[in-house]
Formats: sequence, structure tokens, C-alpha cells
Amino acid sequence: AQNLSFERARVRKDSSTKKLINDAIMNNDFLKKLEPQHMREMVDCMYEKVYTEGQLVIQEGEPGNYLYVLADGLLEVIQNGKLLGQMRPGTAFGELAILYNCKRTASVKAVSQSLIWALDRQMFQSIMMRTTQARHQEY
Ligand code: PCG
Repeated sequence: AQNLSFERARVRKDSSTKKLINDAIMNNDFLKKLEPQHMREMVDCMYEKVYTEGQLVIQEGEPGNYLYVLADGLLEVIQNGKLLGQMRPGTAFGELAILYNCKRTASVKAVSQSLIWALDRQMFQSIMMRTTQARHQEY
């Protein structure tokens, strides 16, 4: 049953989109440590979301339910009301709360309309589990 929902979750993407997402993951200090197989499954299961100018993508202090990759647009990162920086296309973010099960460490807001690829936490966890199980079965 888990495999079925996993197959259904795949979203068709052209090769340049796959490359953008993959490069973004590889450029992230935390995500680049994941195994290549995990990364491929993550790329396959991400889906598109559009955020309008001024919309919050992440709210500091909330539980983290998605991992993101910015494909188009511009985002700003805010912590305790202070601007920490901006994020441009080709950036993966939201990995801290997903990987470490902590609350969101900062807010992320769309400065302009932004196209963002998202992977939900449950899918992230099932990808991690499925690949690990498959490997166990090989031995
Ligand atoms: P997460 O899950 O804490 O949610 C907010 C995200 O903002 C965080 O993960 C990072 O991926 C991203 N981010 C980008 N720049 C910064 C920064 O300078 N500090 C912090 N804490 N997060 C940042």
C-alpha cells in the first residue's frame, strides 16, 4: 500500500526542472549528505506551488511539514523580525525542521510571485523508509 501511494505521488517533470531541483539539493549543506537514491525519489515526488507577492511560505516557530526548492521568484528570510537574507531560484530550504524535527527556525516570505517545488514530510519519511527497506531485502 505504501508503494502504491508512493507511485501515485510522482509528478512528471522535464529534465531542466529535475536538474534545477537536484542542483538545489546538492547545494544545500544538510541535504547533500542524503543518498543519491533518496534524492532521486525526492525530486520525482515534489509538486508545484505558486506563492503570490507578500505571501508567507514558512512561519517561524511552527512545525515543519514541507521541504522546498525555489524555481522562480525571490524570497526573503526573516527571524525575530530581522531580515537574514534573500533566496534566489535554485535554492532548497525548509530542510531544518524536516531533518531535525524542530520548529521552523525562521520565516520565509515571497518578495515577488514565486514558483516553488514542495515535498511533504510524510512523503519524505516514506522515501527514507522505503529505500532502506528495499536495501534490507537485498541481503
Ligand atoms: P527551517 O525548516 O528552519 O525553515 C526556515 C528555513 O529558512 C530554514 O529551515 C532554512 O532552510 C532557511 N534559511 C535560509 N537562510 C537561513 C538563515 O540564515 N537562517 C536560518 N535559520 N534559516 C535560513
